[in-house]
Amino acid sequence: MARAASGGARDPAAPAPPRPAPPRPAPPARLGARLLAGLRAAGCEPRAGATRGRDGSMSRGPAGAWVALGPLLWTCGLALEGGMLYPRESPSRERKDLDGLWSFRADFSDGRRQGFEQQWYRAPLREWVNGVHVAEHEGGHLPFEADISKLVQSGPLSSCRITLAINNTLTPHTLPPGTIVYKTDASKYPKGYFVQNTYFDFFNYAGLHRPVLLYTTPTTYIDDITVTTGVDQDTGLVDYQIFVQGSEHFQLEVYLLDEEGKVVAQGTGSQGRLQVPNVHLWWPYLMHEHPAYLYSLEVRLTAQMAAGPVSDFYTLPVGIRTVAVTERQFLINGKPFYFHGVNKHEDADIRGKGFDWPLLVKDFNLLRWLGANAFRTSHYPYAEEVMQLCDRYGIVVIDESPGVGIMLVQSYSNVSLQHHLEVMGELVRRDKNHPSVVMWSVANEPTSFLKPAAYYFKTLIAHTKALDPSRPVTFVTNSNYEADLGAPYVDVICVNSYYSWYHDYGHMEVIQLQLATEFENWYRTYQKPIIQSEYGAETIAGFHQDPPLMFSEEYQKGLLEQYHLVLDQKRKEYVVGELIWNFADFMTDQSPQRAVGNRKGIFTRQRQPKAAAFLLRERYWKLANETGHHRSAAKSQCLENSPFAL
Ligand code: BDP
Repeated sequence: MARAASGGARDPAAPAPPRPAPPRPAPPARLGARLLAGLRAAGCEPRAGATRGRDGSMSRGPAGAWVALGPLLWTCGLALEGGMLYPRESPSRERKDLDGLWSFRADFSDGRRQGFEQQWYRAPLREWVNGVHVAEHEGGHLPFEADISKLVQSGPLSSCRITLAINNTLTPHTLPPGTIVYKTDASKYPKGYFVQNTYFDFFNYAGLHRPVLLYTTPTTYIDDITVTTGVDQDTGLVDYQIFVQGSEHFQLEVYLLDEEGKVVAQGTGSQGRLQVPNVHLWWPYLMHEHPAYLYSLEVRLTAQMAAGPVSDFYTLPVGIRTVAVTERQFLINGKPFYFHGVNKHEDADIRGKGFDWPLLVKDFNLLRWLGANAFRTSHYPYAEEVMQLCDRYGIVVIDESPGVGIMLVQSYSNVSLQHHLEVMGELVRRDKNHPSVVMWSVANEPTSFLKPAAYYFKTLIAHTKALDPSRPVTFVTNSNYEADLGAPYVDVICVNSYYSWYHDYGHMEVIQLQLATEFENWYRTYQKPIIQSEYGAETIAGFHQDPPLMFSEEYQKGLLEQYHLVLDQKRKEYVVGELIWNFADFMTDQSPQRAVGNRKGIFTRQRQPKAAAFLLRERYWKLANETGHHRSAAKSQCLENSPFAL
């Protein structure tokens, strides 16, 4: 990997010299096709078969070249090659969105079962450009990319064909895991009948859910940037590390600009520390009068190539903030932070899981209306554009991997663990620079009481911390505090519970006792801060019952109120957050427990409020005024009037 040695940062006391005008960039010479996640390795009706490339070339790749995991492998053997900077336009880069309707082709040929018979689902997702196989990737939700410069044709009449074969089958070793079950009772099922079983509660949509992008860089280019931030009194510290590809002979200049575009610090070389006097910290929404302050880190590369000088430019938004965890508190910028927010899903009608800007803006407006300051990306990494909005709006994120539904003993095997370690590597590589991301969650509700869970979570959490020592790590549990074998390794205990919903139906009077006892047990055992990471009740919008009965709006409200009574006591001690399940109703598999999807939303699937949304809104604004560190904020119906409107 090419890297320049010098790392000098400018004396922060000296005035920032004016930036020289960007040198004229050499014409872009490298084309990268980036398939930004959404290639969800989950969910289509398996009988439709995997989508084939038009060239019909979906040959089976080598079976997973995985090796048994040595105890130290995660620290040395799993380094990901290359960066995963979000493709942005700059004077040296072009970007083209390939969104739209692709030519989808399901396989209806006689041999369409071949893929299952030969277990193609053991092979990763594949991509071809003009018939040449260029990349393969295992797992959905996270981006992958390939350099296709040599493959694209030039000239006005030439076209370029990009083919993707997406294999949506889930096995015990994919994330999320699943199983293919053949039903062999000939009196009940036709010959060869099988189903895809999953162990999670959201609809397993197939296909491409996020943008496919084509972008260019010069031949020598900025491949990756890692930024970590700190604070010393009122000076902000920005440590940067830059990776360059394509040449070993280059110069790097780095400028940090404030929101007015003024250079506040600068440096040279591949790594260094920038010091920002009178820093504007990145604060969460409602925790400060000017939340979500973002600087811009402008990186300029120049390299001397045989054909002449080459320049590359990349600008990264940077929020300066610190995160820390004590025995009882979660600290952002040294101040206690209380998560009052939601769990989400990437889900809406019409679009299913597909990325949709208007929906995203609507959701963020609702979050701000609600006074929510945080969410968890339950139960998989969300689109990069979502994370960018969190940075901009000050919405704090618990960034979760697709480790949901880890139930079977096989899903704790070395093969599964190895894959999970790689996925965490990809997630950290993608999201490491987002100030909004304050904690990683490696899994949701695994069977963490099973014996192999201890080694699995110890390894996974240690690996994640080694990848990113700057953030705490957790997983979300619903196991008993005495039985949970993963909890010793987390920084924050995240507990889901459904009192008076999945048991003690209708008996809201037992919630306070059960919840308080649970918190006390966890805290006594671990002395770590606790987040109520899920709680809620299924509610059909418009169902009303007095006295409150299950599924009515009154029951949902009543149940939440019982939780809040306990949360209000325990947040004075060691509970550091509450995230409702769920922000909005969402689609699931069909089952007798689900009336057209999961109805635990406080908004409907169409984003209309249920009574519980108003209850939570009252609560979250009250919490913001109690726990924020600013003058009291008046909540308003209309965002334009809000002191925090952007
Ligand atoms: C929790 C799961 C979540 C489900 C929820 C529910 O983490 O994915 O949707 O239960 O049952 O256990 O509504």
